[in-house]
Amino acid sequence: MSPHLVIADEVTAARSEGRAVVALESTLLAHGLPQGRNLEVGARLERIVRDAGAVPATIAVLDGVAHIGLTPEQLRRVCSPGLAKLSLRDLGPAYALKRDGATTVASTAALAHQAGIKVFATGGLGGVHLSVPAGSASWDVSADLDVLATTPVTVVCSGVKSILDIAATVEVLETKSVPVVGYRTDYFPGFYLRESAHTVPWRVDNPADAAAVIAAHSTFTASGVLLVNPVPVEYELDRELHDRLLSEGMALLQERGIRGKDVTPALLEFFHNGSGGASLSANTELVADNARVAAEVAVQLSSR
Ligand code: PSU
Ligand code: MN
Repeated sequence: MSPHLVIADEVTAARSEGRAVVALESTLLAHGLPQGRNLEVGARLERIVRDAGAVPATIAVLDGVAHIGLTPEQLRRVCSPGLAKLSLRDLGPAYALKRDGATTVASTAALAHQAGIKVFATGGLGGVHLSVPAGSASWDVSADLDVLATTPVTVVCSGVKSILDIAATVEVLETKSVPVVGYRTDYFPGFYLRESAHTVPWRVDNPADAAAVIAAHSTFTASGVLLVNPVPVEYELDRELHDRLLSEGMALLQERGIRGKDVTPALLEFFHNGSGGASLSANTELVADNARVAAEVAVQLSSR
């Protein structure tokens, strides 16, 4: 076992008794939600997972140690200002230099797998970014896609943020042989919006079928599964507002020269400010629903 990995007792116990565990990531708390709101969301996600009969394992790095499952005090630290955003490539440096950091989908999935956790809930998967100006090559492709291709963890999310090139992201997922399964939807969701222009190749309508797909997939490959669950209909963002904020947000990025790992947090914040809180409700509620679905699927998987 790595000296840089600490698994909470509750998670270890659940794993050894074959009970369901759901991993939760910390970047969406530290960098995707405003200070003052993130802690209550983090605590609520854990409650939702418990209410559905699974054990939550929020994952973050503190003092150079990856924690699988946080105490309330550790969760508070993760939700305080100034945490680094750690993708998978950043774990080695953060461990060696004993830093704190929030983990993205890429690093959370990798750590969940190290801890034997098979199901993970988040808001939106990272993907291929739109190029600004159009036609240029930004080379901004989230490491989330590569990790999903090589890590046997199911990520439950609401598709990818509409701030990304959804068409390109869907193509990369196909290239990397990651099954994309719609949860009660025929469309690939666009985070704030329930439906993008893209359909999904597969659909399931209940947790048992989702678990059956994951179990079957795991018999022949070590890649992950993407289970996409759209934002609850009552919290979907108004399409016109969404489209306006998206084009304004993209212009702002270019104006300020924002790049790399700062792109996603900057755009999320721009949406939160520009939508009068509507995008924040959408983001919070979609993550909450993904936590519930992930827990229900994890319970089905553990009883197979
Ligand atoms: N879901 C949310 N908010 C977020 C994210 C997901 O509701 O902030 C984060 C995830 O951690 C994901 C990251 O891995 O956005 C993508 O960042 P990037 O595009 O830099 O890879
Ligand atoms: Mn990126």
